[in-house]
Amino acid sequence: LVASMEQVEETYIMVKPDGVQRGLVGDIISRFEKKGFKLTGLKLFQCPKDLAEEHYKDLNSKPFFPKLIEYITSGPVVCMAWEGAGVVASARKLIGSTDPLQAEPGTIRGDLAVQTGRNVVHGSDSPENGKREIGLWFKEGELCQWTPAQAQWLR
Ligand code: FUP
Repeated sequence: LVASMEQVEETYIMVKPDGVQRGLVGDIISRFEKKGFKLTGLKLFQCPKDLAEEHYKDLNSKPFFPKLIEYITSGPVVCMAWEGAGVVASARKLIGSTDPLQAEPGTIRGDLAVQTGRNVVHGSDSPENGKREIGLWFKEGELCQWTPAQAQWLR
């Protein structure tokens, strides 16, 4: 049971407005489900500007920051919390490189996107940011702790 040797972590995954508009929500959720991670939070949400700015605060000096905020707030997003052994790094692999043209085929961005500024999905870059971002995007009562019936096959 190699996975059980990894630390159980949580990560914040978000289908960005382009992913919702293009009808990619089911495909994106499906990839994390099929991998074997556990969904602990899920909602469709219109992100207010102040939350977008807080989420991306490390990038607020970048020239693309205003466009990034405009993009993330341009329509509803799908907010997700996923839990599992090594889920933070594994989700980043499933998502692929920030620039979709550099992302490997088989990854979400590699399969479904072409532009960095329209790269369909977000995933936390560290366990600390996973916790921080889940705390930003979800209220306590919106998260569920549960045990999947098939857990013995997946961890
Ligand atoms: P990632 O962790 O892959 O989402 O990438 P970053 O945290 O570096 O960037 C966050 C978001 O900023 C990207 F998803 C898209 C946007 N971005 C740009 O629009 N232009 C850039 O040059 C870099 C990032």
